[in-house]
Amino acid sequence: MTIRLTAFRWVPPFAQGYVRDLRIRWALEEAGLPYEVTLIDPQIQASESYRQWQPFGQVPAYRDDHVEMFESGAIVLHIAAMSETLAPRDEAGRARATSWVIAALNSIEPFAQNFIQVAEFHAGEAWAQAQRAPAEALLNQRLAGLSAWLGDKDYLEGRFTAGDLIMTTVLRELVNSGALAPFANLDAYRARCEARPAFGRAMEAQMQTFRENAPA
Ligand SMILES: N[C@@H](CCC(=O)N[C@@H](CS)C(=O)NCC(=O)O)C(=O)O
Repeated sequence: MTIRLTAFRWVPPFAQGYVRDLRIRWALEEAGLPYEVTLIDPQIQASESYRQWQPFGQVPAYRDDHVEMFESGAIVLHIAAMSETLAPRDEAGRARATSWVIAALNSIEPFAQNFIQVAEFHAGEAWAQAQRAPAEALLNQRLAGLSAWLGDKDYLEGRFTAGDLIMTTVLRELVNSGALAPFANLDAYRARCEARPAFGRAMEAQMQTFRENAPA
């Protein structure tokens, strides 16, 4: 089967290692599935043909012999259906993994991204300074719930799944701001997942592209 995903040719250093094609590369590495990459730039993002593949002009987009799709969570779940490493084979186990993928994207990521906006990207602006404390309080409520669920388990469902993969990519964006530090078990969990060899290979593949295409 030929698998192809899209990724950016180059992004500024602050975004390197965080572009969401990392999620797909990581899932494919866990599944042991080889893949090819189409590199895109702003001109391709805006093109009608790319919008037919990814309606918002974003990365990642994905295709294999059977399907063409977008949205990183949906793509990772599609890959998980092909690999026991990413989800148990029984229906109930798969449903649990799906719950955690959606929880990461819908119950944690919006609060994490909101906090990152005010604490990092707009940190110097008055409106962001006013919003920082409430944004942090809302994020902490969600992180507290996640931390209590995880407890002393290694993974959210006791074994690694696609849910841990997506959750890790959400949590790691909170490291620089210090927002994860009060939740020691979540930070250790994030580090445990990032230590997986498949994560390392995915990260290296994304970074290699940026090294090769760095502006002169
Ligand atoms: N919900 C989408 C979000 C994708 C997304 O935010 N991609 C970013 C890179 S990490 C992007 O393409 N940004 C450029 C843009 O939005 O024009 C997914 O998870 O696939």
